[in-house]
Amino acid sequence: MPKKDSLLRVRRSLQDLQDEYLKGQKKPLEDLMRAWKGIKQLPPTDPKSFFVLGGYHGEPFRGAGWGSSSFWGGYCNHGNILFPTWHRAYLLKLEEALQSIPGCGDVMLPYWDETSEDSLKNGIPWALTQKNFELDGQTIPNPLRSFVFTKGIVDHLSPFPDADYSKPKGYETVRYPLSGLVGPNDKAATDAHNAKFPDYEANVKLLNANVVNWLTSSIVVGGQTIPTNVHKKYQDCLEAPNYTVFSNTTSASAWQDDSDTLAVPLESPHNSIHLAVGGFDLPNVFDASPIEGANGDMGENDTAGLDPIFFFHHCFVDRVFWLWQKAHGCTEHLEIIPKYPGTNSVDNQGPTPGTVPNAWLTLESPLDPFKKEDGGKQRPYTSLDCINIESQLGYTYGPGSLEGQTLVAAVAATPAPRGQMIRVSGINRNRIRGSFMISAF
Ligand SMILES: [Cu+2]
Repeated sequence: MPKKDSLLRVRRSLQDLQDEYLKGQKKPLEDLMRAWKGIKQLPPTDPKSFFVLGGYHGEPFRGAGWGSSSFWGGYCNHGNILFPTWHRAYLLKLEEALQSIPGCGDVMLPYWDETSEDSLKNGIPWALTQKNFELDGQTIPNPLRSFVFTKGIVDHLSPFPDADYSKPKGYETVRYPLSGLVGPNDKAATDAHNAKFPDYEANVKLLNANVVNWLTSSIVVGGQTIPTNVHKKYQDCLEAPNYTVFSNTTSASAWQDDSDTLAVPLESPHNSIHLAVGGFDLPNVFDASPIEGANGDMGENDTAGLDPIFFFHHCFVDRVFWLWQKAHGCTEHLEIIPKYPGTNSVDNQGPTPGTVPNAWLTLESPLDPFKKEDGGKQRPYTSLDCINIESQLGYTYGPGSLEGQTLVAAVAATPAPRGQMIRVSGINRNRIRGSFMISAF
């Protein structure tokens, strides 16, 4: 039964919460911080702990992907049509965990409005980067700036797909320009690299400058200028002609081949922000770091979900998904082009735990490990359960950027000359199957 508007709970822009806080209305941001502090403190055996929830995305691996690089050991879906809906269900579960912390029943997950004027000018909202926070008369480490692992992770596939993402209990997540590669073969180089960046505030400035460059124009890597224009990509993805193309990089690149028209999938600017916040620089694999050797958690799929900023980023991605749905009359149904590239379980990253290789993905594919109560029983969520965020899931989004962006049908219908497309070639996808770099540029 559709929920009434008055019952809808609103995910607001984090910048709005910050503004309120600075004007003296501190409770909403304080409650958010309290909720995050709470789930991070839960033991790693607790299903609502941040270690368990953040770990669903990638490491710690399970299923066939635990020990075989032909599979993906995380539950996340990338490079296929389940990318937007899997992450939608994921945010819901994280939000439920936040609300389970005493006194936090009203907390909603805010979004980082990545294409707001403020972000385009200054980068990441301060609530995600500020070193400390005042909570209940105490100064605590800002719960949103990192996560200290409550349990260690062992990467059994190292050196596949790219690096060793083993990280011990007590490891604290890092962002650009730092490196979080702390496996036995990387530790010494990482210590030397991170020692060059001892000042927290200076690092935040480097991070924000990098994010602004990615959002607005270009980055310079190894003396080469690489256009990024993530703001434009978010705008362009709203013009994607159908859900299949909109939803993922694999289908969008097939569409470009087939139709000779530029199609930007939501996943592409999403990938870019991962690389902007984390950096990624592995010799002979790929380099997206203006500062050499930056390898923060957000830049790789294995541990990205364990940096709290992941969820504020994905909340924005989910909002853009909803904006696309509203603009294209797709709030009640989504259509998938059957058997199109991007609809197979092996596309891009490899089958997730329990998924059969070379199986077709549909709106009825399970979004494991997320379960839903149905007739007194638990069953996996499917994409069909999370098409309409308001009537099916009971939440909506507060005001922010990209709203009312005029959809100029003519633009969408005009083939973009091939020359304007940027193609990255010479990448062996097998070596980097679980990564964010495919079609990030
Ligand atoms: Cu992501």
